[in-house]
Amino acid sequence: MTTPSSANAPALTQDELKTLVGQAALQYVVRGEIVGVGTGSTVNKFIDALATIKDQIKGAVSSSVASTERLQALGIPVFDCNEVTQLAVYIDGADEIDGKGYMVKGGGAALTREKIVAAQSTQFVCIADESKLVQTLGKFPLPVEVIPMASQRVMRQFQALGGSASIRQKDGKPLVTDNGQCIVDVTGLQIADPLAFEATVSQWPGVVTVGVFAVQRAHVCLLGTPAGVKTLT
Ligand code: ABF
Repeated sequence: MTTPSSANAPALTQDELKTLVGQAALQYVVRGEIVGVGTGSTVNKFIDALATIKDQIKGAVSSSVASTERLQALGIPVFDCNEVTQLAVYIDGADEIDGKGYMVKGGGAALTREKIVAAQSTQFVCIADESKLVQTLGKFPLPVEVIPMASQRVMRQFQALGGSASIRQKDGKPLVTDNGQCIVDVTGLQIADPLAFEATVSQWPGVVTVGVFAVQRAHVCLLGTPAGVKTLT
């Protein structure tokens, strides 16, 4: 399903596509309930849109310190994950998504909390611009949150799979996640079977979370395209 834009309208920028899907996601927010909120520049557009209906929801569970701060600044109450049993819907972006809703996530280093909130949600609605849609996952460097003590070992395991791994840096030092761990980014992988890949890597000692979201795949994807918002289910 596509919401068409005017034929003569100038092409939308990537930022405008993000705004479009951020606003479109409001239709999935269950009024009177707590909504799961992800992380990233597309989600920031959703948070801004959510502020316009903040009186109609109880609040949000957030997947990162950055999103929590943005939600609170806009007057949206943020609940701890442990205060909530089940969320009706989780809305988040992705670095890559395929036609089955399998995703690579973690470019913003928030993948562990994102997977936790996704697991606690009945429906995952992914919001993304069309550049994120891929045939096969693996072009975007795969983020993996790892306990620093295991980072070299985990990188060697990815090398044995044909990947090339490095520890993500920030300001000249290894990036430290919201959970106090590091991120290993892996290039050169073709993830043909996301479910099997996620199951395997998740068992490696020292891996906190692999950025393949296969068990926690998206049930709906709102894709921003020049022709409007396309809904993939
Ligand atoms: C989060 O934000 C991620 O898991 C993904 O890494 C990223 C997408 O960010 P953006 O919307 O800025 O492209 O959802």
